[in-house]
Amino acid sequence: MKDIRELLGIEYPIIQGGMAHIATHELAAAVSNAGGLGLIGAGGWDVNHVRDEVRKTKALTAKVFGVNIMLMSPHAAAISDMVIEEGVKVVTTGAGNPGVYMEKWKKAGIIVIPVVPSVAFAKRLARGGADALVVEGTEAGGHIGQITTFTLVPQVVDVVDIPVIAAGGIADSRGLDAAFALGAKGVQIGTVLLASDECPIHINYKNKVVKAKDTDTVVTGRATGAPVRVLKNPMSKKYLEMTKYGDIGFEELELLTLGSLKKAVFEGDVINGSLMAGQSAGLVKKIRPIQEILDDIFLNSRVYKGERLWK
Ligand code: TUI
Repeated sequence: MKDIRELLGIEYPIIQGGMAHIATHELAAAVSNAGGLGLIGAGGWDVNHVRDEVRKTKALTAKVFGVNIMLMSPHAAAISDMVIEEGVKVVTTGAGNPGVYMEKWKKAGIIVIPVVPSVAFAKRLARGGADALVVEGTEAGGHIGQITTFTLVPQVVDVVDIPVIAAGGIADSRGLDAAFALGAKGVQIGTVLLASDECPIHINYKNKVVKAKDTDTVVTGRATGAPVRVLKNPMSKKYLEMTKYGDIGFEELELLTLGSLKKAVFEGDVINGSLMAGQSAGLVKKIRPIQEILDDIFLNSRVYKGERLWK
């Protein structure tokens, strides 16, 4: 099986999560320039906005980068064509089934890496021509599945013959070693990058991640079928109270969450904002440059140093 560093043309087997409103050209270029795979998170942006981000990223890095397409977005189909037009080399997808776009992307020579939260979905997409899979455990931030990284990764490794990239809960070299021990060939990181100098989110959001303890994330949206992991704050508490008895209308919930991620990202509103983050927030202790974060994860790993894990 091809090493994902070779497959993607990167130095470190580390890819960045496609975080909506957060994974801009600044973040993507910084991660790619540091030796990983940077990604623009298309989120709910329209095609022109994402195209602009792609062009800005090209101006900031000569290295390979990708686009993450959030498939629940009404703009996903248009973005799926734009990435071909712009010569984007790698596409990752989340929050849906990329099956309808697969053939077109493969024909264009794009490396396709769907993010999957279950074994069944992983099998289906491996058969459908995916080049690799990001297997994301429920420890991750944002929209999540139900299975833990520790149990999901080896189950997927057992049934697919393409490289698996582990995601959810990984923020340091120990996480990378654990992921490789489970059979992964790479890791995807998101939360630890929130606390980086280059991440374009408001400083209040970064500080909340740094201060978070192990128990400081909660999952909202289980009732509406779109579970989302966020940091505990008045916004998520209110959301959970409102959905406790399951008698709240979808529209009322939408009103509460509408624009709440943007409030956190741009205004630093840590009271009413939706602070998406994974359980690894408890491992994140300070804001650092991205190069330092990536060097720390890979160069300190036992996998890289060739150390034995026992004695
Ligand atoms: O997609 C993510 N993480 C995200 S997307 C996002 S934007 C958003 N915000 C609020 C609600 C919904 C989306 C924030 N974070 N990770 C990858 C991922 N994909 N996690 C779970 C899934 C997933 C879920 C259901 C993939 C496929 C799926 O259904 C497949 C099918 O059969 O359609």
